[in-house]
Amino acid sequence: MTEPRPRHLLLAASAFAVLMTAACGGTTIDDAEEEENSGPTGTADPDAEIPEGLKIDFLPKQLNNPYSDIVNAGGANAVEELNGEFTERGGTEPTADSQVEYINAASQAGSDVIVIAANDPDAVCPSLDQARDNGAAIVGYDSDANCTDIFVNQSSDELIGRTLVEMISEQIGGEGTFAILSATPNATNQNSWIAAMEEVLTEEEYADLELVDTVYGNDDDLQSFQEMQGLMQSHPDLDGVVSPTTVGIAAAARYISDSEYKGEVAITGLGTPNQMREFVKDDTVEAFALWNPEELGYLAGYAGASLKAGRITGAEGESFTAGDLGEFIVEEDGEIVLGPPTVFDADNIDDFDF
Ligand code: RAM
Repeated sequence: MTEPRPRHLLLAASAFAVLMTAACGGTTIDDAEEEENSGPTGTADPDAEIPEGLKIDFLPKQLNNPYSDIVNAGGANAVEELNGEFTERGGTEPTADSQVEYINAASQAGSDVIVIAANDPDAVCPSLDQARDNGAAIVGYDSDANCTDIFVNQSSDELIGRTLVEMISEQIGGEGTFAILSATPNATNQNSWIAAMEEVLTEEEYADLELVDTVYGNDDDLQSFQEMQGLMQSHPDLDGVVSPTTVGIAAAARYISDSEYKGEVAITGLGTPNQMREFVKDDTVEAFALWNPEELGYLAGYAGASLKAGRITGAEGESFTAGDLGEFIVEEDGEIVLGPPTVFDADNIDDFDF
């Protein structure tokens, strides 16, 4: 989280409004409370029942991404366990514009919980705010927006940034140049990880690593492949590439595996073991990282239902149980963290099937 979450501001603003209207004899406190947004208002009731039949809508960044399919399969499992109604909504391009349509559709269909991986931290907010007014609890997962009630983060941004820097440093021998092949320019998650990497790069230990370029493949396989090709044209002596996106790293590895740069240019970042296995086996890629995407979706489903039911409100220190994954605590700024990423290499990649 780089900035304070507006829900806190909203809370302060609405509390102020309640005081003012009460003092002026206008709207009653009850009326004002009815108009209030969800978020960390009121007190959590850890024993609140999760009602059956909750309509829980999952909006990934885009649909045709193997990563989102696994995440949302986890979400669907959670919703099934909770006897809710799972709907996946989205388009094939990772854009905020298309997400706005799907947010509005979910809201019109009476969604109780919208779980969204935002393509832009702000552009989706007016429609999310409307959906909240219409009764939906708003959960960010994978990539947050500035107006969510809680955010289910795959790991801490700092830890992901540090893992990425450690991997590239090890793979290019602690010194040299590297570039970043990212997803979309506005993606909250990739931008937070890149910012975290830049911070880690200022540490003494990484003084000989130089980040020379950042390019965007827009989580499109062909565009990412072409951006990788372009990077090698602009920086023929590049030592490595970090791609913090499952789409980007697979495309980058495919390009390198078939090129004169194989064995010369390190490719690392965040990928799924199933997409990366062939590139680890053919020695294009030494190591990369990820969390368990299915668990991310599953946790988001439980977190959303718990929020809607009032078991949590999004305030720091609250806890809830996420089915088979056990207990989680709401951290600062309404963040719920799945856990540390796993690093995959030739020794362990066959132990994973996602
Ligand atoms: C891509 C998407 C997603 C990100 C993963 C690592 O699939 O950009 O948001 O979390 O990569």
